[in-house]
Amino acid sequence: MGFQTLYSVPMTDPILVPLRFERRDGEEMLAAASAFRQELEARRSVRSFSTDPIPEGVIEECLRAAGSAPSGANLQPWSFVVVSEPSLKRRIREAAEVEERENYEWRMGEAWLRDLEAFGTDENKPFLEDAPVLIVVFRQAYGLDDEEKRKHYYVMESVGIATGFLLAALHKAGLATLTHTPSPMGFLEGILERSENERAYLLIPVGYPADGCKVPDITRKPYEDFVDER
Ligand code: IYR
Repeated sequence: MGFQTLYSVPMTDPILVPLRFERRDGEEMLAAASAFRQELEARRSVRSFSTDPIPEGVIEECLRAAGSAPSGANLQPWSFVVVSEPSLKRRIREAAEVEERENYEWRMGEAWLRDLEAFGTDENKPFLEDAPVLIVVFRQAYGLDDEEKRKHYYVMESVGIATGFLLAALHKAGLATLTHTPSPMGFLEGILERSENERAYLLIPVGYPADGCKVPDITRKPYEDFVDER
C-alpha cells in the first residue's frame, strides 16, 4: 500500500534497510562492557586547563559522534558551537562571571553553597579562557527550517543523550572536559548570535588538564544504591 491514513493525516510507508549488527559471544561482550566502564569511570571534571591546542580534527570527530545520537523523530534538535577565538572566549568568561558573581553572592543560598564546598568552586572562571576550545551546546526548542516552525519532540532527552555521547567521545579521545552551567545561560545565545529557536544547554570547556591539576576526592554511589535489580 502506498500510504495509510491515521485519522486525517496521510502516512507514507517507512523505507527500511538491513540493520548492521554483529553478535558478540558472552566473553567478548563482557570484556568490552568492562573496558568501557573502566574508561568512563576514569573521567573527571577538570577545572584547571592547559592552554595547549587540541590536535586538528579531533573535536570534529567527537562532534560527529554526538551528532549520531538518537533523538525524538530523528529531528536532531541540537547545535554545537565550537569557540576557540580568544576574544570570544574572553567575552563568554566575562559574561559568565557576571552571572556567577550574583549566584555566589545571593542567588544560590546557604545549602547550595555548602553542597559545593567540597568542589572549591567560586565566581572566577579562568577555564573559560584557558581551555583551547569551548563547546557550547544548544537545544532547539522547535525547528526553524526555511523560517517555518516545526515541532521538536523530547528535546531535553535528545540533547542530553547527544551531550553524553560527546563527553564520552572527548574522554575516549584523551581530552579533559568540564560540564559547566553558568546560570542563567541566556548570554550565550546573544554572544554567539543564535537564532530565536535555540537555547543554551551546556558549556563544555575542552582541552588538557593544567600541569599539576588536582580534582576533588569524590566517590561514586555503590552499585546497589543506584540500581534496582528485580
Ligand atoms: N554554576 C556554578 C555553581 C555550580 C553548581 C553546581 I550544582 C555544580 O555542580 C558546580 C558549580 C559554577 O559553575 O560555579
